[in-house]
Parts: sequence; structure tokens; C-alpha cells
Amino acid sequence: MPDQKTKTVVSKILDTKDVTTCKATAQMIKKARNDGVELCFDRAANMKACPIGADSACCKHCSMGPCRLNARDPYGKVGVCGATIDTIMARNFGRMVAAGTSAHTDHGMQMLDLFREVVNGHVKDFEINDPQKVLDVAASIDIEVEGREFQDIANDLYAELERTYTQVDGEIPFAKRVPEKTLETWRKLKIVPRGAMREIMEMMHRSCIGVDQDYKNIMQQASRTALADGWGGSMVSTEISDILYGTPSPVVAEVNMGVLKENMVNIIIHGHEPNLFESVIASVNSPTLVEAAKAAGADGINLVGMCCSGAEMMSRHGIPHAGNFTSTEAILCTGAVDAMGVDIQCIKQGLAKVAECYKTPLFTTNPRCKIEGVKHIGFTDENPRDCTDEIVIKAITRFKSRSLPVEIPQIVNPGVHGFSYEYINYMLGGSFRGSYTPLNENIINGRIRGVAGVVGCTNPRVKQDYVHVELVKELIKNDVLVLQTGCSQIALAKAGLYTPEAAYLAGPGLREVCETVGMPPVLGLGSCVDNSRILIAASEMVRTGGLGDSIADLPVAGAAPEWMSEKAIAIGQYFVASGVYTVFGVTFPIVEQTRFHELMFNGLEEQGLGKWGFSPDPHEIAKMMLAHIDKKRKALGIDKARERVLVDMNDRRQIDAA
Ligand code: SF4
Ligand code: MSK
Repeated sequence: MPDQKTKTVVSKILDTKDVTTCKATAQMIKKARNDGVELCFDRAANMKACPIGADSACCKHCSMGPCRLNARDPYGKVGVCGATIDTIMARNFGRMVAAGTSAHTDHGMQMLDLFREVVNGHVKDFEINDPQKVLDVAASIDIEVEGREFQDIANDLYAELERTYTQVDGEIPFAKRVPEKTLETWRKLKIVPRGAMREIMEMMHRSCIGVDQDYKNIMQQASRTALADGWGGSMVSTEISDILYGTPSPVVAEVNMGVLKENMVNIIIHGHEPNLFESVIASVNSPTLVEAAKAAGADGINLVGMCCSGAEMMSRHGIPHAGNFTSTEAILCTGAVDAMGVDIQCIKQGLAKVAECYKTPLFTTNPRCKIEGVKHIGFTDENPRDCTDEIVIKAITRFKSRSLPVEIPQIVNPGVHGFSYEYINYMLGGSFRGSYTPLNENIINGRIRGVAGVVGCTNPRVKQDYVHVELVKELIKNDVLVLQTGCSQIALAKAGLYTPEAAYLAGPGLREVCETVGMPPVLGLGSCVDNSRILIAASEMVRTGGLGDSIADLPVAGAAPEWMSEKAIAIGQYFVASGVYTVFGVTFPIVEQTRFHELMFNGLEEQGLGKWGFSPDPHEIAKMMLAHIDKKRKALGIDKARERVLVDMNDRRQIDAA
């Protein structure tokens, strides 16, 4: 039994089948209950969400308030300062975008700092693994590469990308990757981002008491801030991570709690930055530490990922993945986790208590993310092994003194992960004609109806994984190719959809493409910052031709059906501002039948951008996304092609020219 001093009496007993579709997590919830340990599912059941906050109808931006408006009569009342419901909701939304953007851009800036230090030789433990990508990324933003020294190009790339964060005026470097017509729309609306620091600063300023009180004007800054994330901070993070650690290509990996091994020293790394994880890989392969593990009676050291850095490492190196956001406490109930190291983002404070109950050493490593009562072992890029070796040593010590029973759910789901924008290029086009032409052709001829990005978190307020899995199954059944990242990717991996054999669940057109190429019907692209890979893929579809001139013309749609984080709101807004119809589930922080709601769910599309949608029901979300994809196919004149009229790229160009 876990430590009696630390266990909590669970006050409201939920049926696990109402809480999760993940069998391993359900098994651990039952175990936690028997052990008297509280998990996020119990806390969600015991914490009624504030209905006014859920509607975003309250404001606490000054001490004349907090002010609460009435969602049933939204225009019946204003705040003490006179702020209307539209102003209040727009300011709250803008601040969520700013918070999410700051998370991704701070992460990206740290990656860029590391790149600079690797290039100038100050950091020795990391190196450039994909030098070709340095040249490709440099060329994509007009840095001269022909006949120049690699070091000079790398230095120029650093200096140019730094502008993503610090640039006071003008357009960020990756604006050059945006399709011309999309960029034109942004320029017209004055939402091409400057550096993220400036955009976040202005967003926070404008949402202070007594500054911007026009919801449309606030929304404009929210879009500009979000674009500084998607086409800025997040994109730099993905590109630099690929440069330093390698661009992913398909790899077989195992997912679910069964990746823990009873007879091994199990170490879980959870968070978002690859640096910590990469260094732990070096530590667990150290002959001295492997020897120490064996001397402690273990068969070896078993390194496992969770959440987004886990998804990134699985994509890049095939490291096993134990589960998504809502399972990070539950897995500690196995008693088999000998250490958990965390860095930043989506780290629940509740982990501390559960880890204490099961005598699992939990370590924070990043100065940005400490938890009261949890031991901090500082990680530095200069001496990364000081931190990661210590985590491994602590794990070995815990293995040696394991005193609680171990119960590991024996469930493992193998699958193919590790798709990147570059690999999709190669996979569909082959080495001789690597391009997006085959993808566009298959969309035009109707084998593939459209492309969907299904991404984002899991949330203990909805049945874990259920909405992701039902939605994706519905989409592929209707011939929609699904791209995924983050915790959503893990949900589908656990449901077995990451095998090429899962193509039998797809509609006839998509199945034919999957079988020809040998790919699964859903493609996993990595962590939540890697949503930028979807933006690059969408730009390439436009550039390849035949599917319109802007991202808004494409038969594509996005969804985050179990979202919970402000980062998800920033991602949703950068997809919407890029031209994508984006549907969220769970809840949406807005009051319906208000002017702000009308702007978000219709008005933005009328401006040439994408728009928001909302439904908690996966089948309804699928219906909404399919209707949008069909609307775009019709506008492109390719709706008939779904009846197998084989229109090729040339025909399409002629139709466009006519
Ligand atoms: Fe109330 Fe206005 Fe102050 Fe917000 S800014 S708390 S609406 S008085
Ligand atoms: S970890 S942001 S729960 S995807 Fe990126 Fe998962 Fe959402 Fe965190």
C-alpha cells in the first residue's frame, strides 16, 4: 500500500468507463482508488467548473472588479469601467493567445540559443545532426548558401531567426514561406507578425483596463500574436530541433503503459523540450550507469516518454511512449516508475503527491518550472549530463529499494510514427519526383477528399481519448487523410490506428493510397510545437498548384477535440488566421449570440481567414469538418471528381485559367 500519510480519500466515485477509453489508464484509476490515491479525474469530478468563467463572461483586469456579466442576458450589464461582454471576451481570449504564444516562443528561443552555442562551439554535448536542413532552412528565407562556408551560413541563420522573437518592426523571416495570397490578406488586415516579444507585449498592453475596447481591434492583435507563434516561435523550434537532433522519418515505436518493464529501471521523461530527453538518452546508454543498474539487480535501464517531448522523441528515435496528458499521474500508480524527470509545460502539480504516494522520485529540471516540495536538479546545455546522470542514479537507487507492489497494464500498441513535412514529400513522390504533386492529384481526383489536422490535449473533463478516436475514425472512413501531433497522436496510437493495416478502416480512396504507399491512414508529426509542420505542408499544397491560391482555398480543416491548454487556443487561432476552419471540443470560452461570437465563427472567414467551430460531439465535429471540406472542393470545382472523374493537374490549371 502507498504511504498512508500522503494518500487522499476520493470523495466522488466515477465509473472508469465514463472517464477514459484507455484500458491501461482505467486499470490504474481502479488501483489508485483501492490505494486511496486521488488523480486528475477525481479532482475534475469534485471541482465544478465555474459557469461564468467557462463562458469567459468575467473580468478581473482591475480592482474595480472582478466583474461578472450574465451569459443569458449578455448585453444587459457592463463592467464597472463600462466594458461590454464583447470587450471582456475578446480581452480574455487575447490573453489566452498571448500566454500560449509565450510558451511556444520561449521554448523556440531556447532551442535557438542552443543552436547558436553549438555553432560557435561553446556547447560540446550537442551537435548538428542534419546539416542539409541548415542549408534548406537558410535558403527558404533567402540566405545565400552557394559557395559559402557552412559556419557562416549557420551564423547568418541564427541571426536571421533571432528576429522571430526580437524584431521591433517589419515581417518575421518565415513570412517568406507563407503563400502569396495568404500573405496579401494578412498585409491588408495588418496582421503580419513582428517579433513575438513585441506582439505578446502589445497584446498584454491592449488588454489592460482602459486600453483597447473594440473587440474587432483586439481580435486583430490576437491574430497577429498567434501568427508570431505558428509561423514564428513554434516553426523555429521545430526546424532547429530537426537540425540539432535529426529530421524524423518513419520509425516503428510502441505506445501504452505496457512499455514499462518490471525487471528494468524505468525512467519517464515528460514535458516539451528535447534537450533534456536527448541527454537522458546519452545517460541511459552510459556503460557505467548500465553496469550500475545491473549491479542493482535490473536487466537494464528502460527509458520511456510521455506527453509531447515523449511524442517528439518517439517520432525522432522510436523511444517508447507510455501515454498522454491525462495519464501522467495514473502511470505512477503502477509502482514501476523508478524516476520521472520533467521540464516545462503540461506538468501537473498533482504529480508531486501521487509520486510521493508511490515513492517515485520526481525531479524538475528547468528553472522556469519548479514545483513546491519537488527536488530540482538544474539542467544546463553546457553540462547536461550532470543533471541526467543524477536522475538515472536516483532511479537505480529507487529500483534497488522498491517496496510497493508493481502492477503494469500489459497493453502495448506498436505503430509507425515519425512523419515530417520532408518525409511526406518523399513518401508520396518517391526519390525521383519528391513533391506534393501526388497528394494534390489524389485530392483533385477525389481519392483523398481532403486533409485534416486533429491535434491537441486530452482533458479530464471529457472521456479520455474518446473524442479524438471517434472523430479520426469518422474522417478516415470518409477518405480524409489525417495529420496529427501531441496527445491526440498518442490517443490514436493506443487505438491501433498507426499501423498500415489500419487502412482497412479508411474509405476506398484513402485506403487505395495507403496501400499503394504502405502508410497508415493517420500520420503523426510529433509534439504540439510541431503543428508548424502542418502549416508548411499546407503552404506546399498551395505552392504545388491546382488547389487554389491561398491556404483558405484548400479542402482542409483542423480540430482539437479534447483541448485544455492556452497553448491550444494559440494554435487554434494561428490555424484560423492562416485560413483553416478549426473546430474545438470540450467547451469554448465564449457567449453565443454575441458580436464577438459572430466574428470568431463567421466574420473572420469573411475577411479571407479561416473560422472557428465548436462541438463536444465527435460525430458532429466530423460532419462540420466534412461539410467544410466539401464546400472548398465545390469552390475549387473538384466536387465532381469524387465520382472518380479523373481530373489531373493540367486539367485543373486550365480550369483555374478559364
Ligand atoms: Fe471590471 Fe472593467 Fe476592471 Fe474588468 S477592467 S474588472 S470589467 S472594471
Ligand atoms: S502536451 S499542450 S496536453 S497536446 Fe503538448 Fe498534450 Fe496539449 Fe500538453
